[in-house]
Amino acid sequence: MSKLHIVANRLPYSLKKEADGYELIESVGGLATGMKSVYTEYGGKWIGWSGVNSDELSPKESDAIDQKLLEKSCVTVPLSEQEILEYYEGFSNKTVWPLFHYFTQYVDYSPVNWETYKRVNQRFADRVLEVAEDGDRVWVHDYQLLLVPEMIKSKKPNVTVGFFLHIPFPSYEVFRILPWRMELLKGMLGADLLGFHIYDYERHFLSSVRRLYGYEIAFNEIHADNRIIKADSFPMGIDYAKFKNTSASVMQKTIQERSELHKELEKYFMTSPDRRLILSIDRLDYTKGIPQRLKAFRKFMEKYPEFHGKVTLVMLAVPSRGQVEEYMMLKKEVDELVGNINGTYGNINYTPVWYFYRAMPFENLVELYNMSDVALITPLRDGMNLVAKEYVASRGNQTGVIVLSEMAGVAKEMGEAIIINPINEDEIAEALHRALTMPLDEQKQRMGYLQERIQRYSVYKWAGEFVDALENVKRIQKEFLVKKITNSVFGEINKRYVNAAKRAIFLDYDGTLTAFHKNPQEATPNDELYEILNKLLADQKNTVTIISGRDRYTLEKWFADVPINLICEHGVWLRKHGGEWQTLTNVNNDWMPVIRPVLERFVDRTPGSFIEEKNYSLVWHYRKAEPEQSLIRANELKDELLDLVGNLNLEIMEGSKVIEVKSGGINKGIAANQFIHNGNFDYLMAMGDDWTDEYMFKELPDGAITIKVGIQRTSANYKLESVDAVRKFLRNLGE
Ligand code: ADQ
Repeated sequence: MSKLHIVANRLPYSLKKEADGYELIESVGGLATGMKSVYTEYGGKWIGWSGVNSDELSPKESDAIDQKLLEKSCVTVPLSEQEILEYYEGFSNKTVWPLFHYFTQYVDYSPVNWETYKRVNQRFADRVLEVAEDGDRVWVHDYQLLLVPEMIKSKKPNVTVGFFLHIPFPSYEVFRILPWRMELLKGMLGADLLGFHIYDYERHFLSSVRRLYGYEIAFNEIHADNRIIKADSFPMGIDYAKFKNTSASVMQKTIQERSELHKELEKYFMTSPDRRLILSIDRLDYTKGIPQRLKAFRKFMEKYPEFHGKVTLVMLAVPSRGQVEEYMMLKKEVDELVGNINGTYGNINYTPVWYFYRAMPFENLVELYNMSDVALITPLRDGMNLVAKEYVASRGNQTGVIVLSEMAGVAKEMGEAIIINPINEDEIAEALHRALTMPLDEQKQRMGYLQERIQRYSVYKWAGEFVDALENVKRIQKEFLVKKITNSVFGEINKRYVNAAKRAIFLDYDGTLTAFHKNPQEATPNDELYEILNKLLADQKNTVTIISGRDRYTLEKWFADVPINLICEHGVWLRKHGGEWQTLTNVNNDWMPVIRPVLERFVDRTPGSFIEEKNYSLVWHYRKAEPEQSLIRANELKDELLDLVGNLNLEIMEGSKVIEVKSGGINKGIAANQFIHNGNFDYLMAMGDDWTDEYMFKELPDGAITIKVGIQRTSANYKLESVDAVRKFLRNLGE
């Protein structure tokens, strides 16, 4: 079986120095948990830095550590203190991090750090190249390793590389500022699949690729010099069960067993029944909007004096990057704001802000999630924000309200939260008031929906979907190269053509003979096309049929002067040249239990979409979902349905913002087969560009020459890349 390796800046273990050497401590973070399940399942290695500078270790110590980690299938990348300073704290955290979070004023453009970043990325890639074999998959994580995908791909093109960016990808206007933008993109484009938390980041990335590299992009596929690279969004989840179960168990403990924090919290609530807790948790980072949050809380206190003495903001900030100047300034600002609020509104019995500047043990974290009435999460920019999801998972009784910044990736999945602009103090103050006065029924209803969704798309599901998508893109790449019509393949097809006595040729219209037009009625045939068709028709051995989803009136009009056969509306109507229009029908619906779960999965991943069930069809509606993302999803859905529809005798119809799956009986395949029945053809050929043409590709008898236009998955035997290629192919037939 092909292995799957993980590459990340850090290994999923940290090292603790003991008298007799170093001890391994397992990381409990969400990513470590999710990834561990992946690389162990697929027998791969985890490649990363151990967290200890290589110059602090003697060769003996270093060997012992490597050995210990190797037993856990971890491969270390040694990094010196200087390298950490320049690659990690420098280029990663002082250049990429601020730029990608739109803090351009903090970006450090140090060429020295850039050189080290390249060198260290190369070292990571070299370690990967030592362990990865042809056919293996490698999943690279995050902004510290943007160059690694290309460094692997250029040496081992047969390794499938996935990359996931955990932070936002900025708009092109911001990304272009970076002097090394071309190199960074090139590095990322070494991957076969690029994952982002949300569609906006994916869209920004594709736009930078288009502008800086000029590659053609069809939906979310990049056609780069003979390779197909796919970008997609995978909103990262959490280990839901872990938070849910811990939350239930800490609340069941007896008073004696409870943590000090738990007891303190209970004391707080006991003093008065209308006391409320607002919770705020993050790393102390300028992207998290902590000062703005404190100011908004101050505004709330100012506006609503009736809450004085009753509401407390518990603010946890995990120390982070403390040596960097911007972080030191931030800490000072936060300290002062907390002091100011507590000085203004506090008294001996009441502290409005409880501020903890430290990491908390997991159990305490969950206690806080469990016991806080409101989660106040207001980053200025945040790739995803897992705290919001952890809060949801810990709410055993389904109460609690989230006040959430629209700038966090997670906001896309949490329509039930109160969404705010993190700079707007008045809006946040109002949102807090609304959250604190929200009726319990409403809280439970909103939380219920959130829990259902967040539980379903856990970190395991997320990782699984990424791995599946990686497999999928590998297959697409292989298939395209195998099926492409090269000169020698054309020679064989043409030889059969020349030797045949009676040929049936089926040609789809839009996307095959003519390029798409914004207005479908403007996609009229031009002189070149008429000329090509007339030349084919002039050969007495040819029976040529246009087979299209279009209505019969349009095709009748366009081809009035051409002696050609027409099949319209996906096979509903059929007219042989010189004859009358005919039609056919037939229905059943025992296929629904098979198709419904597929549609449900798309509902999960496309917020705002839903399923409608009719007597003989299931419809996926996406009008209310994000427009650009849903188009991509619609395409994927059709792609996925392809395999199922053939076997179940179904058809897929695309309407305005809907995809409808209905009982078969009518499709291009059936129509084409009916057409050739008793025709004694010894040469069958079908060309088409979309999913409706797949019916022909699948159902025409063996030996038919089936040609897909475009790079997507297909059951056709051959592929051509564009309408121009189709026209050239048809013109050269018989030459
Ligand atoms: P982060 O910026 O670190 O991650 P986030 O996603 O919120 O942000 O994760 C923070 C984690 O730290 C949470 O799991 C939380 O429980 C934990 N944590 C926070 N405060 C803590 C405390 N005081 N004590 C102990 N633990 C604490 C980056 C991106 C995010 C993206 C993640 C995952 O910036 O946008 O969601 O990666 O891709």
